[in-house]
Amino acid sequence: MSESEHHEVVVIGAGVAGIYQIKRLIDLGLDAVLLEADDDLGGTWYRNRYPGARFDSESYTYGYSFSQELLDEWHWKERFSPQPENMRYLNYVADKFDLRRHMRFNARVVAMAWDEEERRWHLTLEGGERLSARFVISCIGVLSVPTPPRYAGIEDFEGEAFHTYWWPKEPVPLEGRRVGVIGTGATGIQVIAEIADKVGELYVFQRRPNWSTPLNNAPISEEEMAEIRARYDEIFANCAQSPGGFEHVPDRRGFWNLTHEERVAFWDELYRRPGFAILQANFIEIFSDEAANRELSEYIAGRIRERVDDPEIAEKLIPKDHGFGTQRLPLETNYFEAYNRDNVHLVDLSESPIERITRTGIQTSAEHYDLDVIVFATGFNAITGAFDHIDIRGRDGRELAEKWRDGPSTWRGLLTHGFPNLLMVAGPQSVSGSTNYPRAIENGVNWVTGLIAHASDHGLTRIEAQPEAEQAWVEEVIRAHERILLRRSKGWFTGYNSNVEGHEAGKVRYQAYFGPAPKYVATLEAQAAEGYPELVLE
Ligand code: NA7
Repeated sequence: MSESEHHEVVVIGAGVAGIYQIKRLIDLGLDAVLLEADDDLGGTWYRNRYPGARFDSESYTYGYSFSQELLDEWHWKERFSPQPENMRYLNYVADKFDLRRHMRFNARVVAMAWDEEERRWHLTLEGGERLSARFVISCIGVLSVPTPPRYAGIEDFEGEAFHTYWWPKEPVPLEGRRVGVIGTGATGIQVIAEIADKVGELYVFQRRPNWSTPLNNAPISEEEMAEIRARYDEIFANCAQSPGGFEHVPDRRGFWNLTHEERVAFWDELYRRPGFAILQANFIEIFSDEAANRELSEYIAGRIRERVDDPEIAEKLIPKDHGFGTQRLPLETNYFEAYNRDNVHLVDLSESPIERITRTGIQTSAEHYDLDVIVFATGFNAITGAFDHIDIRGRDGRELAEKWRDGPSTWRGLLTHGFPNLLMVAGPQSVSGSTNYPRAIENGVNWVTGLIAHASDHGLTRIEAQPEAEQAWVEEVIRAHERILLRRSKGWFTGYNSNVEGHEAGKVRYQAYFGPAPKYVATLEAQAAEGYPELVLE
């Protein structure tokens, strides 16, 4: 099939990153188009329609900061905004800046190949259409490839079954029905807490418990919103200075300079504070000092014991294999109280694993559970998964999937050697996975846009990362990883997913950078100011 279109820039993905990225390119007057596999924009927020899906970053730190008008106009209704409202917001942004006409929906990129002679990428869409671009910017998401479990018999189940990412558009009737949820990560915890009092019977199939603390959500009144609006400059400045991109600032009094009683009094206060304060505003030692982490973990375990009536269930809900805050922390509203309900049953898969899915439910080694609905809250092929789904071939036909077989290798999460003119927003080994996501996205988009503008101003047709600079970055990513206790945990931050073929248990894929975001951003800005010394520009 012949090529129908050529563009200076193709952006892939119309989620939070792609929406802002296409705006910046259009503002520069560039010939750019955004290709989206789905039939509408929104990415993560378009897809994750499961009950309970909401931000766990404060809404006003999650929204875009680039437009004063937008900040003045938008009223966040809740401190942690729910999915339907988030979709209204993203649509509002797209309409306000007239971005839809630069987006093509149902346009899934299945392959892209670099042509060294022409210095352009040739892209193939599902269905066979081909187009080309000088530059490709990937905005394909860090959690956009859902991974249902690989249990035998999944196709046999005669009730409704779906991964949370594929929760149907039409309301799913739950009243009076027997529902099974597999998975207790951030998603499972949101769903379980939300539906516990709406279903007939709820069976939670838990392989490993997660630490979880209260979200402390609340509505935002007109007056509060006015105060937030007046403070936006300060809010975004605070986020830019904090290691995690939030307003919460780490406590630097020194864990061991305080008495145990003083620490507990501080934790009592943090436990009541909204969002990630319990993590981000805690003592910095909790991330690297085993004894400090153990003491905090014991404190949080005490909170769980207080909230769950049955001591045996409480113990099953307390993680024993990793410390608090060493995996992605799910935030909850009445999650632990759900287990005090007569209709909620915890099935401990560490005692009796799932053997198979049957026509009528789930068979564990101990029992058969009859179910009407099965919800797979089993997570994602995180960070690199979306890249694996496109057949990406760089210089000399080299496959990206092959280069990244044992884990990604990138230059600061933005480029990867051998794949010229492919720029990644929130790419592997950037800070995006480990910080307040939109703050990292805006930085990524701004930096990529600066590089594209530089290329446009100087007539550059080829940009590639230097291999030595990339190697140095990978080593820094590993060093940052090794410095923190998270290095021993098993969550998606470290890249392992039991449902993905080729992932090896216990093998870290070094997919995210855990150094402080402000330093990461400053280094990138210095690179730009110095004319990109670690890139080869032609
Ligand atoms: P997560 O955090 O990866 O959680 C997935 C959960 O599903 C976790 O409890 C897993 O147990 C469990 N799981 C995965 N596969 C299976 C199988 N095969 N059998 C039983 N249990 C399984 O994904 P989420 O969607 O909750 O969260 C992802 C991110 O989305 C989240 O961090 C936020 O950033 C938004 P495990 O712990 O692996 O034993």
